[in-house]
Amino acid sequence: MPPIKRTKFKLNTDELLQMFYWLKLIRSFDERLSLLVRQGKVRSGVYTGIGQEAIIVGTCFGLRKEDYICPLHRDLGALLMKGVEPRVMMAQMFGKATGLSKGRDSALHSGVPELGIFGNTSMLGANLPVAAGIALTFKMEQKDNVVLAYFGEGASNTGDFHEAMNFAGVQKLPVVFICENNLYAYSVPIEKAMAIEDVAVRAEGYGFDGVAINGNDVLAVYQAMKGARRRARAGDGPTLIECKTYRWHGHSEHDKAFYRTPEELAMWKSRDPLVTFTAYLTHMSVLTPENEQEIDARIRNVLDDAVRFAEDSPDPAPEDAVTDLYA
Ligand SMILES: Cc1ncc(C[n+]2csc(CCOP(=O)(O)OP(=O)(O)O)c2C)c(N)n1
Repeated sequence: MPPIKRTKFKLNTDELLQMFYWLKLIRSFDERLSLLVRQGKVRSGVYTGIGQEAIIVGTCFGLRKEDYICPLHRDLGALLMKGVEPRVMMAQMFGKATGLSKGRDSALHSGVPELGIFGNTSMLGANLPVAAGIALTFKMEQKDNVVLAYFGEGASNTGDFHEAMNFAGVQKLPVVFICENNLYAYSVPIEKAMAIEDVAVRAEGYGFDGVAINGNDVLAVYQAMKGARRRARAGDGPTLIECKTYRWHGHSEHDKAFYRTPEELAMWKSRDPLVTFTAYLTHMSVLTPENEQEIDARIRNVLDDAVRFAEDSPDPAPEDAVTDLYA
């Protein structure tokens, strides 16, 4: 492979290819799940992030194990990047005994403390004060870890969002607030829920910086995240990164999304984060037909293995229903 000239943001060839792998794995995982839903094999609710993957890859790339993520219902890919094995994630979606929560809940609420993953809450925005709380712990323990707090633009209209931002601003906490602005909160378009265009401007009211970026450009997300992470680790407080994006599927797999037009969807599909990154990497001679084929084969194997594992795994045993209880 010829040496690449200059990559953006000092990423080397291996790192760029790793980013490409994650982007494609997360896309493929969601697409496979969507198919499996139609085959009646998935017990969990499925809220795909298809079209939004650049946000997850750009923000999670290069995180430490000790850093914490507080993901949103659409952020299954963040769990994978933080270290959950794809086969365990798939078993979770199938509600099997080998899944993260051993079949006790839908996919969305499982935390893995040893991997730095907070289990998502059902109440929109309720993960954000928790994220600030985890960041406060890091600050009190004088550890330079960061917390990534994900939310949709819909959640940014809840009280919890504002309380978390205020507390994080006052305390200068090492938290990065990541808004996945996909323009709809279920069927509600953003203009019917907010009187402003950019969620990012809300940060100013709480004393820290907010920036609105192209959430479909993985390198732009990575760059914004890198600066925010550096400031958080240095004790300079939070940042709000608003990533403009679009979800290709409905709110969940049962939602046909009749509230938006085919033209709008087509326009956003033309900004596919995977296609644009593929074009960039090809142009930079990082991606070749050979290594792309190798990555595709690797992803196929990972997913086939994950589905096989989930299908072959046992259901939770009834007598285990009362084990692992907190109280
Ligand atoms: C406080 C609260 N209100 C309503 C709901 C029901 N609900 C679940 S997801 C969702 C839409 C969320 O939109 P957004 O925050 O923009 O995230 P997105 O799903 O678009 O990624 C709604 C209304 C909820 N879970 N919690």
